[in-house]
Amino acid sequence: GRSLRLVLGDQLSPDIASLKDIRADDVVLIAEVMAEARYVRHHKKKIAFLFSAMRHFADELRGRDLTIRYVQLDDAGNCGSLGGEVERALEECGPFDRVIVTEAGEFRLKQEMDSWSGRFELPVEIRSDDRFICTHQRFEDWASGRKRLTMEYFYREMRRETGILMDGDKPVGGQWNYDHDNRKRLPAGTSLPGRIQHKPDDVTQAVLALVGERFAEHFGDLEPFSYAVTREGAEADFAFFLKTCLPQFGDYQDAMAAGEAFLFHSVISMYLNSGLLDARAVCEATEAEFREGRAPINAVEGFIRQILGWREYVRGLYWLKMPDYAETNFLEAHRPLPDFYWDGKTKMACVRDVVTTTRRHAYAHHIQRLMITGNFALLAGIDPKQVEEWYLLVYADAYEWVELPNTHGMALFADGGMMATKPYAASGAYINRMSDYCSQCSYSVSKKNGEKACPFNYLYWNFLIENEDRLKGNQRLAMPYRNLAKMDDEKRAAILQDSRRFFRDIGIA
Ligand code: FAD
Ligand code: DLZ
Ligand code: SF4
Repeated sequence: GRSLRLVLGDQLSPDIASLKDIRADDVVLIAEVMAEARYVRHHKKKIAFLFSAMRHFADELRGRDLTIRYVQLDDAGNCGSLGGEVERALEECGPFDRVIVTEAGEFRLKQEMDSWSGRFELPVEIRSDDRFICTHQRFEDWASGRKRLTMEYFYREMRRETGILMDGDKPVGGQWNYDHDNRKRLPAGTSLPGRIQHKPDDVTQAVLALVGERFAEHFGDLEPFSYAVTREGAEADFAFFLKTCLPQFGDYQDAMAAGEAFLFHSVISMYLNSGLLDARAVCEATEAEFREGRAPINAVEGFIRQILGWREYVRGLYWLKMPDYAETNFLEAHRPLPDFYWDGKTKMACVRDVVTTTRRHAYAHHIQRLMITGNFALLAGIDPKQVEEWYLLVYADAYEWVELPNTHGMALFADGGMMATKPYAASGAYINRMSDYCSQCSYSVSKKNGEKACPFNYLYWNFLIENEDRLKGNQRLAMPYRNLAKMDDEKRAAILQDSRRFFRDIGIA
């Protein structure tokens, strides 16, 4: 019989599981709903990107002669939630024998979907999301019986199973990992690639007007808006990356530069996560650049590792550990998120730059997320829930399956070391080594204590002191704890005093 097929805003792939074996008399439902736009107050640009991409995707499907029921946010009768819109479609377009969906990317929505069959008194078929390379079962099998879930070993299995970057059973180039080549500072004066500016078409302009009006109080700049909102546009961005950025991606993967949002990064996460680009195809096209001699192995391997390795790994971990994963707070961090995460008003040049970039583009690259805003939140002992909500709403690529392990596990060590073997805690010296921020900062990165000292310096030691009981046993922190033990009382008192003053000054004491 007939089926109602729901496609979510991050399922904009023509081959998505829920559209397979579709019949001419089936109906595809795509709905803009307040519940999804407001469960956190997403960045305006994130909502605009997604609504425009959803509308363009519906047009793409209409071109395939499918029957589409597209509900716009402001349509009369929009009941504001996905479940409500399914119910309304069942009534208004029925009769249907069943509802078909692809599993949701977030636990909260998965739970809701699990209740739909009872609610609608109709079979609800929830299909696996086969856009991911590693299935839930495969990840569980890999994880079972392991003490440590080390990404590196998972990644090697993915390489072997997909044959990506393999010569028979050997890794291409003879090594699995070229990370030691990928930690260069960006030399002053390096010319950086521009980016394609996609001009908003009529569809995007209508969405921009809607978002400007209905989400005015949400974080972030709505305009200028120049991201791609179609598959072709996203493919053009990716092709641009391969040609212009990939060869240097590896070298400067961990570099940061003030005022430069994108460096040599691909800026495709929002396209991958919403379905405009396909992870397998992206990895294969990247490998071809190496095979054809257009990009070096450290760049190609480093890039593929992010997608075939990290992206698949965090998704596996999320579904393996949820819902308990989100509830741990290993370091018992309870301070509130400082206001400058929203308004950028801080004297710390590095943090100010990342917040500014984030507000402008709904984007920041990985090292900014991990080593600036993430590292600060770790050192300052900010409540994981508040940090996670921030990351989930400020980035155009953010969905809980990928945001949570990265924030909770990698940046905040709130899982006690499931993802990382030690906290990514760093003082100002690291930031100074990898960026040009410190030369423009009113704090001094070489000063350890006092009003002028870089806050990352004393907060780093304060962090080790506050967490001594919890972290001292960690082998990988043996060295800093030895140094802490050697510290005289006066120095220790100065660290505590500077930290206390700083927390008071930024309103989180
Ligand atoms: P590139 O540097 O060009 O990398 C290529 C691709 O690899 C990315 O598009 C992405 O799909 C994938 N990738 C890279 N690093 C990771 C990673 N650690 N985990 C998963 N995939 C990765 N990424 C998201 O997609 N959504 C998030 O909500 C998100 N939240 C994060 C929160 C924190 C605290 C941290 C430290 C990282 C987070 N990341 C998240 C990972 C990473 O920062 C982004 O994927 C990356 O910055 C996106 O930019 P890009 O496309 O230019 O990436
Ligand atoms: C993020 C988002 C937003 C802002 N709006 C919608 C929407 O109106 N309709 C929709 O189907 N999906 C939206 N999404 C994406 C969903 O939040 C996403 O599918 C879930 O978080 C599960 O990954
Ligand atoms: Fe950031 Fe400290 Fe450098 Fe200022 S001195 S930019 S606060 S690391």
